[in-house]
Amino acid sequence: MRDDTRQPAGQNREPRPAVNSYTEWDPLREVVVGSLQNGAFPGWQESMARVVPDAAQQVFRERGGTPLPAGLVKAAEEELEGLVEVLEDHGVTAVRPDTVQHQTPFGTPSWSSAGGLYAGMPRDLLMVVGDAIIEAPMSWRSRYHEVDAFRSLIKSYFRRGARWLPAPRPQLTDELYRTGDAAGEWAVTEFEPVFDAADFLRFGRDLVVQRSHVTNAFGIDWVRRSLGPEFRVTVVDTDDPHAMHIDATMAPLAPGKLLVHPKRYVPHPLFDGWEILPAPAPTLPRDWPMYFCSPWVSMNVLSLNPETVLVERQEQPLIDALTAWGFRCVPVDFRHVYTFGGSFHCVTLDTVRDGGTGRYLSWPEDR
Ligand code: DAV
Repeated sequence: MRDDTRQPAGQNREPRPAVNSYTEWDPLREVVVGSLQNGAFPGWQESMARVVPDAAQQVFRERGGTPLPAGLVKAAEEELEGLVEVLEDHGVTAVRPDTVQHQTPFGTPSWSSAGGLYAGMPRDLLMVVGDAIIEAPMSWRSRYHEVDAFRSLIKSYFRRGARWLPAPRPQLTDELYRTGDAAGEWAVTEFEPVFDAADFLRFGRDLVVQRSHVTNAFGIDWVRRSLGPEFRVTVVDTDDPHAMHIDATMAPLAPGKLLVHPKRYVPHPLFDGWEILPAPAPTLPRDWPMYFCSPWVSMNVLSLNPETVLVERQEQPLIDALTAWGFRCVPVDFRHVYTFGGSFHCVTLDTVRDGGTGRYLSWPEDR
């Protein structure tokens, strides 16, 4: 007997999933772009000393919870709007977080923070793995409520079928932090699971992660076990005493093509057979204000697809190197966003890319 519930050929195509992203390079369809509105200087914690540029540390000590400088924010916001336009010109849907207040002090029974930070860097906070959105348990106390600006979006994705995986709420009590100059040791202990999502990179069935001053082994174990056996999570060494976020150390741009920081990248057998391109030095002037990160966010590019990357307009040596490597570079002004801690990869969260769980890295059975 004929099965009448079956749809005629051509009409049984699955609707596009609300969230679907397995790699850093598959063709991009939808992306969250952060916002610096109402942002505040973060309250100071000793554990931040390992990662925050020296010049900014005194600013955070003195001005935690107060508004980020209006003129610099305005210039950066204009660049973020410019990014949204470029994405839309390329057929990518860009969505934005809610505008919330980050300048209000808050606390728990154990500690208080002079304020929040911003909704500028969704990459730090959220990770999409396939159809799931993971909320990271971030270790800076100032970032405790950062997810609030993204909750409308997350709820909407959930209602449309995405999975929603918030990590256990961290306590962020003093036991989590190692203070003083314990050289070679991470700023966070193994008291509880913590990680920033930006310490992970996605390669289909593989996730690659670095230990850092915000990501501990407990946090990595939480991700590994929550994702289950379908995914392999590998910790790679990086040579970065200030490690916080892997995306200015390694940037996979296509299967077999890895852009790397010339000093921080440590070769790993996972990348056997991959072409490795050391990024040229950034072009940012020395006196450019940088509150959160180094000028190497120049290599924090965003792939529109395996042939096309967004690159900061003034990073000509990088544009030349990528072009010679076979990529089409779309130049976008973004130096004012650098000031607040990241570039195109940091300020975005790709919620929809074509493609699925491919296998791109070396597995023991391949060798
Ligand atoms: O070079 O300071 C920046 C990482 C941004 N998420 C650096 C690392």
